[in-house]
Amino acid sequence: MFERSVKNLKSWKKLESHYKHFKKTEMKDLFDKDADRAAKFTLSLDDALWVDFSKNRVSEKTMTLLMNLARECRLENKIKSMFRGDKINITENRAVLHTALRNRENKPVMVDGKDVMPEINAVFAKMRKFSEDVRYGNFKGHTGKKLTNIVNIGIGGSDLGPVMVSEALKKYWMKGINCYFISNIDGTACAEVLDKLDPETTLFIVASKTFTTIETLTNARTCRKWLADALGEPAVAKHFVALSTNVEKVREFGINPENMFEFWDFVGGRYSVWSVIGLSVAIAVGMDNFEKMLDGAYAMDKHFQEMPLESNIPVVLAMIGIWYNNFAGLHRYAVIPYDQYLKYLPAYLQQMDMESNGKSVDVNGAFVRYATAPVLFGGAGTDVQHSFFQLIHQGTEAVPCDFIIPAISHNEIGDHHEILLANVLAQGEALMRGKTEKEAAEELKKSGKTKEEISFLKRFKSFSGNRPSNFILLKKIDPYSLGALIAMYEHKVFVQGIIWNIDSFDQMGVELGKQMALNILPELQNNVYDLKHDSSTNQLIKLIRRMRK
Ligand code: G6Q
Repeated sequence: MFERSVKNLKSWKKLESHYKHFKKTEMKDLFDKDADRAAKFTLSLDDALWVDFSKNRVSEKTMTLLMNLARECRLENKIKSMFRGDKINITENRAVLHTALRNRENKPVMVDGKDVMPEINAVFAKMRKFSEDVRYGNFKGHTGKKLTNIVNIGIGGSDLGPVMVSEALKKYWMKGINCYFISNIDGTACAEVLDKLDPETTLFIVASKTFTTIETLTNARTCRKWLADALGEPAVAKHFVALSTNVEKVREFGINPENMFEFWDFVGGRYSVWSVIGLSVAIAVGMDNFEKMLDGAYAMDKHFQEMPLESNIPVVLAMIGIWYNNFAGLHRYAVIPYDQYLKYLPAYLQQMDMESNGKSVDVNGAFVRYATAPVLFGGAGTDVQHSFFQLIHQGTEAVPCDFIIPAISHNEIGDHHEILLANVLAQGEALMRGKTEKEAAEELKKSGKTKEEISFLKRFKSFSGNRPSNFILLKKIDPYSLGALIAMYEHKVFVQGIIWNIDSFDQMGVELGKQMALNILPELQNNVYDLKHDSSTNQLIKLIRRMRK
């Protein structure tokens, strides 16, 4: 079997030796030496999205060497290969074509010799008609009432996308329509949502690519019973639709295939918000806005395919991530949107990044000998400034951050937004510049501290600085810029997967626990005495059974 370790590539070795010389370089010195640094290290997509990556521990040479690595990994060919519909998901023998869903020029996209665009267009037409019928009350509930509560039942990729996007676009929701999401198998998730709803005005969208996922089917059955108990079994036809690739299972569950919206196995779960999985979003914000989101993603797709690597936003962000992860040894990474509407973005990106690239075996079946996906975490600014930012500023290891900021808020109340913006700009500068012990001592002196106090406190009050951040600036969070932003991250994750030589499109790692849960379930329910697990699991099962008696 052909094996290439990226670590043996010439460009990788050059980066290793570059890092040895470069690691002591301070960003603040790079800024001081080059007045044009920010301009040189900023890229944009139309006027919709700007990325300032100047506050990174990189020089022009670093960037050149990183792009050499990308070229040596044949990135340009791999990009073509994905968009062309090659079966790059090699473990599942599937094409990876979420990009076909936002192929707004409708160019043919071939899978197994067949153009998939006519089917995609037909499903979008059905989605448009249905979403409009619900929005304008032409598709009513069983008792003739307008459906105003939209409940998406799904998990993982069939939940996180709709949750994140619908929240991000909340300002665009039609008045009177509300979206709810049930994902967790924990009965509380279901109970808390159902408690708020009136069956007569509720539409359940069962979102499951496979239609075999235990959490989703269990939640859907509970909701179905709740509805049928209130309105009778025939009401199900008017209150349940399915989003799936599996028509047989949808029928088996008792949803008429006419009420099913289809997608295809070339759309991975965590990349599926562009498909009918976005139905709840389309109902809330309207299909026109949903299509604007596709337009934004398409603009990023074109940028990604057409721009040279050096000025290609996803490529640049990805390669800087590789620099930190594989050369600087920084294996954590934070995404901090300074916008309340983007509060679910970190959770969404966690799945996109860590499920895609949290792998240890490369495409040849060999164990990798380098770090793959970093741990991604985050939260909305300024809340997180008052929680984990302590570690980001003074922890033992730098955590590269992405700060995402809209210049204009949907809620320009007083000077809230300017205070928010001032905070994020200050964070980037503070992380980069830091504060020396001398500077800390001077401040302490000014505040009237004694010599002893100053000498004790100055180290606690100093900041190493040289901590990296990207600034991703949008004019406003609207459907177009949101589409571009999500696609930017998708492609970034793709590029890193290429460098690490892994399959970014499977998720075998989530299977083992699921299988074992199926074995444990009857043991919890039926008091099985002959438990064959490790002593800890056996003990936990016994304790839980005792507590539940
Ligand atoms: C995402 C994963 C996973 C998936 C869920 C739900 O890429 O495949 O998160 O979306 O396990 O699967 P179903 O949509 O099949 O219910």
